[in-house]
Amino acid sequence: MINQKETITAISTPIGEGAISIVRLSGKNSIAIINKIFSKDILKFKDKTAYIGKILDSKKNVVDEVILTLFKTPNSFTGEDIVEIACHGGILITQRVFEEVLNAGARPSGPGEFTMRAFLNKKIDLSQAEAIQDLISAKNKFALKAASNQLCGHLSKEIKKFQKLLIDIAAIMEVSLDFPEEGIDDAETKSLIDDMLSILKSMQELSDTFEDGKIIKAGVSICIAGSVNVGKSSLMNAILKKDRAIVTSISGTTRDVLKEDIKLNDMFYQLIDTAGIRKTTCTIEQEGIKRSRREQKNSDITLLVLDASKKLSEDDLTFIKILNRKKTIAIWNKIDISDPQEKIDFENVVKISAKNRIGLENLYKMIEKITFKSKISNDEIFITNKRHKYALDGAISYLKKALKDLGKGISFEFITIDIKSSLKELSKILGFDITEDILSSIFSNFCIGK
Ligand SMILES: Nc1nc2c(ncn2[C@@H]2O[C@H](COP(=O)(O)OP(=O)(O)OP(=O)(O)O)[C@@H](O)[C@H]2O)c(=O)[nH]1
Ligand SMILES: [Mg+2]
Repeated sequence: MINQKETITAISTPIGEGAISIVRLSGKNSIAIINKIFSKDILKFKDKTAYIGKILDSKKNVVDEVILTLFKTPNSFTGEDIVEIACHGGILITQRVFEEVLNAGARPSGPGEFTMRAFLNKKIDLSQAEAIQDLISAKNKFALKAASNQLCGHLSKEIKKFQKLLIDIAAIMEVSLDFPEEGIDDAETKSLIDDMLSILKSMQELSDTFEDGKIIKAGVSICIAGSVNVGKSSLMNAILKKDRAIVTSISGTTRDVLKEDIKLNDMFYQLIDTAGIRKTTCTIEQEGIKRSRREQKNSDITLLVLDASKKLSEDDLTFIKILNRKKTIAIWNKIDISDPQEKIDFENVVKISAKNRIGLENLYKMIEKITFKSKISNDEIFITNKRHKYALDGAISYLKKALKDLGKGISFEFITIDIKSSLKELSKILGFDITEDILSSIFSNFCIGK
């Protein structure tokens, strides 16, 4: 059972040494609790105004000099009375202030409990609440933008737009059921079908953004793959700008999988160097090759390195055949020795010299091009959350069923049932029609104090 009666508190800043830390309270007793331990009468304090004063312990000893800010109900983040105590930013001093707040009657908050209260008190809908956590954990500028758009309610607005359109359609159908004498002619049915198709198209487009949305949120993995000795590890080092992987002229140098995080084009990528693919009887190398294939299969992008100074080998040709071309960039390496000896049929091809660091800028541009399916624009709304994706796809499938039945001439009575189910799925995104368990599990992934 979600308990909203108690006043909750948490240290809302990360544990560590810094200029300030913030201890926050929310609940109907926030002000009374702090009044017990503050050097001034805070009952007289104004809303959204900062006051300087001291936190005192039970013997009236000064614990810390702090700045207090009150955010009174209903115009606060949670909708309840909030008190924020900005104390000195040391681990111990913050802990001491926090303990005094607990002693005065607040209880420690659970993960995301402040945000959950904001949701329960209807200050934000569920998709906005989820956006707050995404905003905090955003790893690149696209993720940040997507989260901030969602927090501003852009996704909610889109969902509400679908809901309004579907409600209008269901209403027309219901009126015709209530007043059968007025009936609906073929032209009107056709117009209903057209409207439903157009909503379906927009819903599908939004759902399809999940492909990019997922990448935005989770980051992208890039696997460097190819035959032995083509310069994969040299490329890894060139991109990282450090001597990370061992490079030698001996074929089969790399055995283990090497992984490093790297920022390119404002995005975080995980770069993976792998063992070169060839037929071998060496057990260690065979294991390395097995791992290479696994990494390559699981990665978002493959950089297929080919040696420009040589003819393509049997191993190259076998590898080329199995690759997913949409997510592969073919790289002719060693162009300092010679131009590529052959032509290959690939959409994304770059020529580089890993050793001399030539052509890398073109490679980065190509990586950016194939990272996202669509060109990411600032105003675009993305589905980045699996829960939203499932609900939206649920709504789509009910709407498809409704359309199919409408085409078959089935009574509106049944079609409105599917439209209502579609609406129900949509409202899950905003946080309606979901169980308390699901709600608790969503907020349990939040950080404490948020
Ligand atoms: N001339 C020239 N040599 C290169 C270039 N890139 C790599 N090499 C050389 O090619 C050899 C193999 O390089 P590596 O980076 O170890 O190749 P690899 O693909 O990781 O090899 P394995 O780990 O054995 O599969 C080394 O002698 C490198 O110095 C390049 O751009 N130009
Ligand atoms: Mg290597």
